[in-house]
Amino acid sequence: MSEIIATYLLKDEKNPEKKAEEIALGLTVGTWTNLLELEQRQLRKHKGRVVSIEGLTATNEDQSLLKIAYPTINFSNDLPAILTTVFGKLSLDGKIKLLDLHFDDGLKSLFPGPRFGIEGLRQKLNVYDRPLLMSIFKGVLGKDLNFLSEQLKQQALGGVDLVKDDEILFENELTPFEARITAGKVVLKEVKEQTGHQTLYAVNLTGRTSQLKDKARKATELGADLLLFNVFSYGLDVLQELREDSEIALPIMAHPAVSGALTSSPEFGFSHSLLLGKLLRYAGADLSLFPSPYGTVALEKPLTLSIASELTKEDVFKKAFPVPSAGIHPGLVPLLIRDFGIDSVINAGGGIHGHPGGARGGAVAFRQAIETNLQGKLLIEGSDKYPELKQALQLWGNAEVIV
Ligand code: 1AE
Repeated sequence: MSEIIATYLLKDEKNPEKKAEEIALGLTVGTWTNLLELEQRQLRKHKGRVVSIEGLTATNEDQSLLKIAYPTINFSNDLPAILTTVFGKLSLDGKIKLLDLHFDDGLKSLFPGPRFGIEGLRQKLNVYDRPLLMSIFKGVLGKDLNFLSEQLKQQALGGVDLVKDDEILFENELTPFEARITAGKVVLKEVKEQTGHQTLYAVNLTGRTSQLKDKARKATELGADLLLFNVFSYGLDVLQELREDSEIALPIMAHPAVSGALTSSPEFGFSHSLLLGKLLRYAGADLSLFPSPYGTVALEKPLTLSIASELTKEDVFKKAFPVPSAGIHPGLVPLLIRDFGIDSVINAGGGIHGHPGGARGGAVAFRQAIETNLQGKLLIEGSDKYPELKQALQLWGNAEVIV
């Protein structure tokens, strides 16, 4: 019988065995021992099963790891049904956190995974031997297309591979969605002709859910490169709908906005690795942004590594790019490459635009930091040769690690 197995962290529960049985029954057939023999036989295939209960004694708190299996015949083939089964009303019922979901091969085959993944994006950019570099439009609210175009140009001239919209740039009169795509293409074509460097632009797909597919199809028609999508403001199933639409067929960059409300508590919600790693990848994100261990909005290092591992480990799905972000500057490049390897994206907003040489200088400094680190040198050595890197290290400092 096909099952999905959920792993939960349960806290402050005096009788985890009883709680586990209550969950296994409560989220499936309701009651069991009071049922007549015939009814038990009829309902057996729907009944949840306690797989294991493990007490965690490392801390003083009452903590247990529960594994509970739910028959897949109980739900339809979609994430809303799965999540409602394994963590619907249970998410409101005491100190319980959903750490992981194990999908068997049959269940996995119902999900698309990334359309392009790491390999597909590398092919689009023809960059294979280093982490990608991404920058973020900043200060664009209330600004017009000329401002955006100039910012895009400076970032691209500096050598970034990807530029993403700020996630808070929504539909607006000054820089409408379609015009951003069209203007962005003109700028990036000019830069490519001038320098030979290819930069791709991720446009923020926003608006009412009912309008998203049409907007995304239009973006494809206009030749957009990627979509940025605030997945957790909408829902994972909306991401999957976009991924599965063959008329959209664009790489999708998942922004973590709102996800902190679902992941940050050690006692409630989802684990980071499940939400920002496994489920985003299964539903079709090609890139997943999350706070790095080092910047302004930081996440504990083991949590960031667990996200990256879910995005990149061997599976039936294509690998998705980990994008450790927030408060990143060139001096952090050695730590990021050490932790996330070259199959990652180094992403910065303030760390690019805040450079004394502007966005162009900031992007150049990042590329110099990446090159220096991959040559096995300290950044400080690189800064002898590279003035932009030197300026960045003077401004933000550096964390020296050689891979
Ligand atoms: C975790 C998301 C980071 C993000 O979207 C963003 O805009 C970062 O900006 P900076 O690099 O912190 O300025």
